[in-house]
Amino acid sequence: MKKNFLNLGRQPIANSFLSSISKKSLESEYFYNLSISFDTKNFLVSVRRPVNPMIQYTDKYAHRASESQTMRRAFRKTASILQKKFKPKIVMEIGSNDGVFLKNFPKRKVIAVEPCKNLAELTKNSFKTYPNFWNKKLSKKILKKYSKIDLIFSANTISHIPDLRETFQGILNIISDRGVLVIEDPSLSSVIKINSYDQFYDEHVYVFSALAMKNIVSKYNLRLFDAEKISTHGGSLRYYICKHISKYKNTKRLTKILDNERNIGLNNFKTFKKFAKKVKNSKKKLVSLLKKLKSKNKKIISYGATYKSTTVFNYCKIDTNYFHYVTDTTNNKQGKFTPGTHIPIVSPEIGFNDSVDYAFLGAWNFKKEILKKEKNFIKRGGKFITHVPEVKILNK
Ligand code: JHZ
Repeated sequence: MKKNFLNLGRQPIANSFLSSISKKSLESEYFYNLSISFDTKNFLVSVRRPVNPMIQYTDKYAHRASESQTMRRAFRKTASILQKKFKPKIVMEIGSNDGVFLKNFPKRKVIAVEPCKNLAELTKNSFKTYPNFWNKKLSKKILKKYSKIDLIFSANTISHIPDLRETFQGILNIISDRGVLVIEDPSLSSVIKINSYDQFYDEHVYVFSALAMKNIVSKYNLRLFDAEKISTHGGSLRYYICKHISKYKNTKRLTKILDNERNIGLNNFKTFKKFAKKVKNSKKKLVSLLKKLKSKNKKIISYGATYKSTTVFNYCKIDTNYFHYVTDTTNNKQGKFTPGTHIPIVSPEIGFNDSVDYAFLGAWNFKKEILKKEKNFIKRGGKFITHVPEVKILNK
């Protein structure tokens, strides 16, 4: 049974950055209600009513996974680990974005699947790219050209696909008997631990736990045999999945992760009710801090036009009443406006200057990288604000 525990209110599509704020473009902005639920049977946390993927993954998709050094390095390292461990003949990635992971493999060994046409365009000359949504039909199409695949990788994508049956049946069609499916996604334990409620937005249809992943894949003749904690995106899990009959033994570290999730109550609805209270408090604290700074005439901006910020801004009703603008290094976000709250987005070269007193860390998951890069801002008295794990000024 699905039980709702958190309502983050009226939200736009997190990646629908507006090119203008003309009457016409404001009138056509799409909104939905972001309500989060817990399935008491398989322990899966999900967006109650997912948005249609056709309006999310278009040829205007904004996110480029290569934008941060942290992610470029993380994917390089992961590619090298997986190559050594599984020695795959072919690697297929579901949701290959701008190719940041696959470019670490020899071109001829790689198959990319990326439904956003603008992103698929970026990699199609480097390696075989299918500009399609992942589903059973596509798995069959690929099988006509290739043999079964022994490494399937997918980072920050499986959580985005509402239809789990299509996802995993497609994978079961194409994975070889010795094959491994490696999935990375933000973990539910981290979201609960650090109160990162902004991991909930339209694209994150699911925020998985190992408990939920184990239950889901077993429905499709697959088996979760290993999992490990990784630090990306504020705390993620990397899941290792194989065919049910495969030789891989379930690992001790998987048992440990599953036990830990039971201990923190990821199988218990009460945990999520408690979390929802913390989320409400976080909103109150953030708005009151911003109000206080504004009353002192401080100039506040936001750093990183993240999808996560879409949730925070719309839930907390933060717009140009508090923030002058948002800075972001991504070319195709600059000159646009944030979804729902319509704050202008500018490049850091233009916006991250001496006039800024406070910068809200929209990209809090890259705190280390950003604080290192922005030493001069901090030196001259500039301050960062975060809401994760709690609302505070970082360098008081
Ligand atoms: P970042 C996206 O979420 C969308 P977002 C997606 N749904 C998902 O699952 C996760 O990624 C993984 C900018 N930036 O990665 C670049 C700076 O401006 O936290 C990015 O626009 N300066 C697929 O959007 C944004 O911040 C910097 O120094 O929440 C970061 O976005 C750095 C490091 C980043 O993901």
